[in-house]
Formats: sequence, structure tokens, C-alpha cells
Amino acid sequence: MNDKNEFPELPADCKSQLCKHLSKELFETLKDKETSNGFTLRQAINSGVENIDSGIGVYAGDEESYTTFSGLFDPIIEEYHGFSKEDKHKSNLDPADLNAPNPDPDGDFIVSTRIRVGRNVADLPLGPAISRDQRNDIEHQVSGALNGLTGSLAGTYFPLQGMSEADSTQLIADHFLFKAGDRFLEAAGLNRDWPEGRGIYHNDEKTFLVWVNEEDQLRIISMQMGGDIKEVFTRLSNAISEIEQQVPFSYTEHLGYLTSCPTNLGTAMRASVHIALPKLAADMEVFEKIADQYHLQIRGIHGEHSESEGGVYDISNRRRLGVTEVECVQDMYDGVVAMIAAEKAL
Ligand code: ADP
Ligand code: ILO
Repeated sequence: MNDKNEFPELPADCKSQLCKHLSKELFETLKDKETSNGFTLRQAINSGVENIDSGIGVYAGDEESYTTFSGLFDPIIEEYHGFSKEDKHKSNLDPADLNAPNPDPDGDFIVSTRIRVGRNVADLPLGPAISRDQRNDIEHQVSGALNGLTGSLAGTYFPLQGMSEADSTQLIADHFLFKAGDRFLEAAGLNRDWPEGRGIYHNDEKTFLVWVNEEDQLRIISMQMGGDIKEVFTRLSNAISEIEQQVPFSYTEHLGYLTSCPTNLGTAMRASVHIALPKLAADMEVFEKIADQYHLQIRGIHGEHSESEGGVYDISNRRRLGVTEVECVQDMYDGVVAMIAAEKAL
């Protein structure tokens, strides 16, 4: 590890957004700045410096990071979301505006559907710069609000601290819980004091879940088996408005909902299906072409940076900022319809 005040020499074949946009000159301009929470450029880039296989490589410690280090964040945001400094974010969580009849009513292709949003509590630092006490206070506040939910959203909060290894392993394998020890989050300072302050809330059916104090302070999740995307979105939209009445979220006109990773800004929404497309996946070039056309990302089924299993892929919207929540889900829906048609034609 080089001296943290020196420009990090990254390998020439490094493909991350950090490597692309952090010149030595820019580093020199930003290296002595810090936000009012004491967050520095070196902290913002540490994940990408320690993990040279990062796609992005930077994290914000607070709202101010996005302005203090705008020389680095703005071009990354522009390239990832196609969103410029002058643009304003927009929001629409109304399920009535979504056109998404089940694209696979017989269940031949879609295994499950999941839509999540990230949220962070207003007027507090984001995870990379938060203190242990602040994190624990958030857990207290958020779990209290969640425990007050009623009807189909009613459930139980399970702190990670004290959870048995067998329970957490099962929850992770079943795609409900986040993994421990992610090296990208570790280097971003997001795993400090682990597992204290972290936990998961879910209803009995595990169709509504909230992750507390992972990469973002809240990840609000709606999921179920099959391809009824509209039902999943409707549940999520209701849950967000219930929680928002009790927990104020960090939001700006320009960047929408603030998140620690710039890829999640705006709607902070990732709408995905796990879908079996074995024939299409045999020709990755065609598969990726359809994904690009509908602004979609292809992931493996055990989360980001994982591989596919048995021809099943995680297909999700790539754009999150400058588009509404309805548009994010519509991107995913339209692309999935096109992929199913391509699979059937093969
Ligand atoms: P994120 O939480 O940022 O959306 P990850 O890619 O890390 O992203 O996924 C988190 C978890 O959610 C993983 O266990 C993953 O397998 C699961 N997951 C994502 N999409 C679906 C889906 N459509 N159906 C079932 N599980 C899913
Ligand atoms: N820091 C990681 C992940 C970036 C996008 N994904 C998430 C979960 N925020 C990287 O740069 O590859």
C-alpha cells in the first residue's frame, strides 16, 4: 500500500471508472479536501484502489462527498447513468403507470422477481463515514418503525448479532440476506464494527424484507416466486410510503435518493428477475446486445460478482438516475419480454 497522500499507481489494464477518471492532476486537486464529516478522497477511492477488478471503485461518505469530490464523482455519474450536472432527477412510484402483465404466466422461464430500493437517513453520514453510535441509533430507529408495520407488511426484525451461522447461511442461500465479508464493502469502510447494528426484517412469507445497515442504511425489498412484476412493484411502492412516513430519507433534487455507491443514486432501484435462458446464453453476444438495447445488466444468481447456475441469470435495470422508478421497472420488463421471445425463437 502506498502512502495515502500519494497518487495510487493503478495497473494500466485496470478498467474501473476510478482508473478511468482519476488523473494525477485531479488527485492533487482533491487530496487535501474533506467533508464536514471528515471524509476524504482517499477514503472515497479506497475500495477501487484495493480491488482493481472493481467496475466503479468509489463510494461517497455523505451528501457533501458528491460536491466536494465532484471532479471525480460527476464524470462517473455521467458515464454510468447518462446524467449531467445540470439534470434533475424525477420520481414516479405509481404502479398504475406500469404496463407489465406477467410475461411468463406458465412459469417456463422466470424463477423469481425482486425489486429493491436503497435508502439512507436524512442528515446523517452514509455508511462509509458513519460512526458506530450513529449506526446503532439508525438500527434502533428503523427497526422500531418496521415493527410498527401492519397487514401483509407486518413481520419481525432479526439482528445479525446473535443470529446462528446456520440461519444466516440459509437466508443467504435462499437469496434473502446479504453476504458477510464483501471485499468491496470492506475496503469502503462499510463493514466496520460488523455485525453490530446490522440486521434483516421480513414478513412471514418473506415477500417483503428490509436490510438494515448494509451498503445503504436501508434496502427495502419486495420479492416473490414467478413473474408477476406488477404485484412485486405494488408491494414495494406501498412499503416505501409506509416507511417514509416514519423515517426521513436523504434526497436532493439533482441526485434523487442519496446512496453510498454512485451507481445507485436517483431511484436507488434494482428490479430483477432470475430467469432461465439457456439457449440465448449460449450466444453471449446476442444476449448482451438485447441487454444493452433495453439498458439492462446481466448478473449471476448469487448477487453481483457471482456466476450463473444452470443457465439461470439475474436480469435487471442498469439506469437508476434521471429515470423514474416506473421507467426502471419498465426497462426490465420490456427487455425480459424481448429475451423470452428470443429464447423461444431459438
Ligand atoms: P442488490 O442487493 O444490490 O440488488 P445483489 O446482486 O447483491 O444485489 O443481490 C442480492 C441478493 O438478492 C442475492 O442473494 C441475489 O441472489 C438476490 N436476488 C436478486 N435478484 C433476485 C431475484 N429476481 N430473485 C431472487 N433473488 C434475487
Ligand atoms: N464497488 C463495486 C460495486 C459497484 C456497483 N455495485 C454496488 C453493489 N454498488 C465495484 O466497483 O465493482
